[in-house]
Amino acid sequence: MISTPICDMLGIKYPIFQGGMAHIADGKLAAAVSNAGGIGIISAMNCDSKYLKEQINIAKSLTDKPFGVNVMLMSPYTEEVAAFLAEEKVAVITTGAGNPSRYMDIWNRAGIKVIPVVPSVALAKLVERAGACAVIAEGGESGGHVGDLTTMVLVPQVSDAVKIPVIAAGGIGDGRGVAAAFMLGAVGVQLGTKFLLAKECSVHQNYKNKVLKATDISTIVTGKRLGHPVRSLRTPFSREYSKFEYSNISDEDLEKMAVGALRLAAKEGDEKKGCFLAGQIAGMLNKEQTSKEIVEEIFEEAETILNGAKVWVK
Ligand code: TUI
Repeated sequence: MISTPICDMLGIKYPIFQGGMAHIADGKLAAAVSNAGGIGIISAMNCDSKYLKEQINIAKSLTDKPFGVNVMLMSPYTEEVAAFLAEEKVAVITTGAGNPSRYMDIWNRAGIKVIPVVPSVALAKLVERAGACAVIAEGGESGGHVGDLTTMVLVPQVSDAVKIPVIAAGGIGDGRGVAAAFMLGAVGVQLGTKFLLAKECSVHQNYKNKVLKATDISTIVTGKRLGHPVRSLRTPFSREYSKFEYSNISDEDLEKMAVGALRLAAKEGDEKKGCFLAGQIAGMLNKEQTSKEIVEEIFEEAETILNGAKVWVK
């Protein structure tokens, strides 16, 4: 059995978080992952607290296990959503795409476990001082908004720099990735792309099919010019976007090109205009499973690998 300090801290069976994927990670998926023994996460994305309340109620109707909410700090609703979550007292808040320090006090006072996603050692130290109870060190192999560093170099450096538990994210898709993350100093993992293929994940079937077809080199990072690099599958949209990114188009027009593209991919499965966020492990994925099957298979594999690792020590 694999059990780490993050299991004790959150009262969960397996040290695994489901990534807070915008337009995808809803109350139904979060409840399924929490029922499987991990921490399911609802994405607050660019939505107001009314939407979030609905999703929280759905999750509560489906599970009595703890679950979390991911706050995307670039959302125009962050302020409102932050106050709402403090009242709602969700078990866990993860944050992404920014520095959550200004909200940390109200969340901590509400007894919420705050676990920011960090792309660097500097931000990990800063959020530790501000009251985070753990950090998710996310490497640029992940889907969505990415930092510069890989998981391989980020996780050990963050683990050395902070005293709070470190959860690894980015490039993890099976038990080998979990075992490797533990060797780098992590005591938990967060997976996003893998949960796109969960049976309880309501993302459009075209999205799932694209992930199933992906190879090792199927993703691309766009958006560096605007300071928001995003990893997605190579599609007509991402090719077009990257062509314009290096043309003399204005920043405003470039920004406009991406508006609504995530929603079009997730909800409509629009293969031309959609932006299909996915991590570099997409090429490893070849089956749809329930969240329970995903979690149990990954930890069974990780346990076998970790138990067998001694074979290399002579
Ligand atoms: O946030 C994510 N992944 C995301 S957010 C998202 S929505 C979006 N769409 C277009 C552009 C931007 C966002 C889709 N996927 N992952 C966690 C993450 N956080 N990755 C990187 C960061 C990050 C980056 C900079 C966290 C903090 C940060 O700090 C900068 C600062 O303000 O100090």
